[in-house]
Amino acid sequence: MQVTEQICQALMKGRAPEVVQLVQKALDEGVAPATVLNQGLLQGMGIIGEKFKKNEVYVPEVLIAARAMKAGMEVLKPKLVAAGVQPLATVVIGTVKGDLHDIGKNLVGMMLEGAGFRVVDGGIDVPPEKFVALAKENGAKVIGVSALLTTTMTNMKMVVNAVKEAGLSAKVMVGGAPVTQAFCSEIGADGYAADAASAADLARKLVA
Ligand code: B1M
Repeated sequence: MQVTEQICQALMKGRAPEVVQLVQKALDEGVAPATVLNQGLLQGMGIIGEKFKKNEVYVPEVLIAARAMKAGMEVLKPKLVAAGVQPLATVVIGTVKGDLHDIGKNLVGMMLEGAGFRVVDGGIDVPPEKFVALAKENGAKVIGVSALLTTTMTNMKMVVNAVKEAGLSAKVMVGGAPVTQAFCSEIGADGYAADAASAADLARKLVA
């Protein structure tokens, strides 16, 4: 089995120390950092994302895979920077104003990182002007807004409006348990994703 395939398998099993060791081994053997990323870490995270969508794995498995990915990235990141490998784009994420739920939003962030995006996390209870400021500061192409309450999902519209008023070209994607495609269309957001893996797919489409 090739070392990138071994990385992919170890990541899917959430074996962080093994991923670290295999990433180092691949680099020592002269495998290009971008290959280690694309055919090892991102490949593994992509498979986990697909399995999550089909309910073949659940939140804990995704979290431990993401932790293994993070551990591998610690070793790989300096090499990627040195090789001039750029992230796909920057995505600003946050939970909408008034809402303190962040477990789903954090999963979305992990999946986005797993798909090759740079993620700037604004945290919870994020007012529209903070989404706009973070997007401006970081040159974000996508703003991801999460809401878990029927009482706070309406605040997503304020984010859409603030982004338009600021003249930003960033696309707004929305998600969270009470959010639907119909609601997304109603508030004029650019896209809705039902789960974290679909959010990464959607972000790819929005920046394409
Ligand atoms: Co809250 N809570 N909660 N809560 N809480 C819910 C959401 C609720 C459904 C429980 C219930 O009544 N059955 C209910 C909402 C009812 C409603 O509005 N319809 C509720 C309530 C009422 C409240 C309080 C008001 C309770 C109170 O104080 N009276 C209060 C509100 C506080 C506030 O936010 N202002 C409150 C507080 C809390 C805790 C702090 C205790 C805690 C949050 C801890 C934390 O997040 N750090 C909490 C929790 C844990 C829940 C439940 C149990 C679990 C939520 C969760 O993390 N799910 C929840 C009931 C439930 O869902 N069973 C509940 C797991 C997570 C992986 O799923 O977040 O849906 P989820 O994310 C998914 C998708 O939705 C999607 O991808 C994720 C992964 O696939 N997704 C996106 C999410 N964001 C996305 C963004 C995207 C795309 C996809 O693009 C940007």
